[in-house]
Amino acid sequence: MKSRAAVAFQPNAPLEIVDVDLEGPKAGEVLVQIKATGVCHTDAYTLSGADPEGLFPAILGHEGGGVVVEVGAGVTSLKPGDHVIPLYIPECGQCNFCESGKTNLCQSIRVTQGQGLMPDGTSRFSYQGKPLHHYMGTSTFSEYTVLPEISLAKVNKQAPLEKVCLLGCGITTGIGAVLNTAKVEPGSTVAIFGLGGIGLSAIQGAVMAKAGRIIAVDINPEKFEMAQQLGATDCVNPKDHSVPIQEVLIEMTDGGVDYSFECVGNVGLMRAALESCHKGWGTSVIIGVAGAGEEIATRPFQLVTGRTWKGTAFGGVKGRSELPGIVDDFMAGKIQIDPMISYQLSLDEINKAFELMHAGKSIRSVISF
Ligand code: NAD
Ligand code: AHE
Ligand code: ZN
Ligand code: ZN
Repeated sequence: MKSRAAVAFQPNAPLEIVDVDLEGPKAGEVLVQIKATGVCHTDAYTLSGADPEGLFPAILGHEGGGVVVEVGAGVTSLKPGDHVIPLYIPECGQCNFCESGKTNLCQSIRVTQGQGLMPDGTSRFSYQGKPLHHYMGTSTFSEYTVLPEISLAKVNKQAPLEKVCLLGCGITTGIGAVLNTAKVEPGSTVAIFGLGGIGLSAIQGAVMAKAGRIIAVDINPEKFEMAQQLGATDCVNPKDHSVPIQEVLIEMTDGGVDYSFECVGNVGLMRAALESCHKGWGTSVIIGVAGAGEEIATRPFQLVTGRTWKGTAFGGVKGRSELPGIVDDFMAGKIQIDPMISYQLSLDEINKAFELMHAGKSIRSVISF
């Protein structure tokens, strides 16, 4: 079949909206009509050419919501008409990662997913007779996409897909980083570095965890109003200070924060977030994704003296078993999505979503098909 899609033909160039060819689902696969998709900074990161796994040409997008159109042989858990959120971290339930009970990082199809291919080693997408790469196993910048059954979470049909698509990455990641990865306790002092979709969602998570003080850090002061609306108690712009931001936070908190979250993808800021933590117990969580060749550094003494440095993907959430409950939490009013949606755009306008993100003018743009 044909599908209208935004194709990344090469790094650092605008996406091109074309009609691509899409093969139907093979065994264990599902054809989904994407109704809406968010644009996450990770899509921009890969498009920039900084992603060591970035492949071109590809159909990017990993923050979608859609409806099942057709299932391949052997698919038992989904049927046409089901509402689904694509998962860039699948949940097979059978690999040693899934069975460990220690991680959400199912590895059952990670190798082929990283190669931009379906689990059988081939692509379902092509354009003018040449294959296009899938992206993160999801490729939600296409009206129709094919995914493995294990890469789909079945969600409440009442949930508006043009909103809950954002639970496919950004909002779930920020909230999950606080609740699952850091396990912030009531009364804690928390610092959030970077107030995009991820950092603002981490603020929501910190409010849910009943943190006592939530310090929001960004170099764009236009982000502070929304941070305060969501529950930040303090806002700090590193550009307003002559000393490094970690010194500012240590001074503000009488020794450092209990938890910090890096939501930018800047390795220097990752160091600052770690070094903002309290001696003896502070924990810093890396959420931001850094470019190829970049590395983190700090004095080992920072860890010897009791700080913990960790990271998280998709907020530690297991997509198939836990995301449906998170959608229900949104339906019950426990999670805010509306303030995160800055713009609603059509697929033809998708490059504008990237421009708005780079200009710091949007939290999330949602593309509706
Ligand atoms: P975004 O572009 O919407 O927001 C980034 C924010 O960081 C902006 O508000 C910007 O002003 C701020 N910023 C930039 N440089 C800064 C600095 N030096 N100090 C303080 N603030 C600074 O991005 P997003 O969609 O929220 O994504 C944030 C990061 O999280 C990206 O690196 C993305 O790839 C990553 N991410 C990771 C996961 C995961 O599972 N680990 C999931 C989603 C996104
Ligand atoms: N391809 C990059 C890594 C990118 C990355 O870390 N992705 C996160 C999700 S970001 C969503 O916006 C992730 O899930 N990581 C776990 C994994 O298995 O990819 C690189 O550096 O190679
Ligand atoms: Zn993302
Ligand atoms: Zn698994």
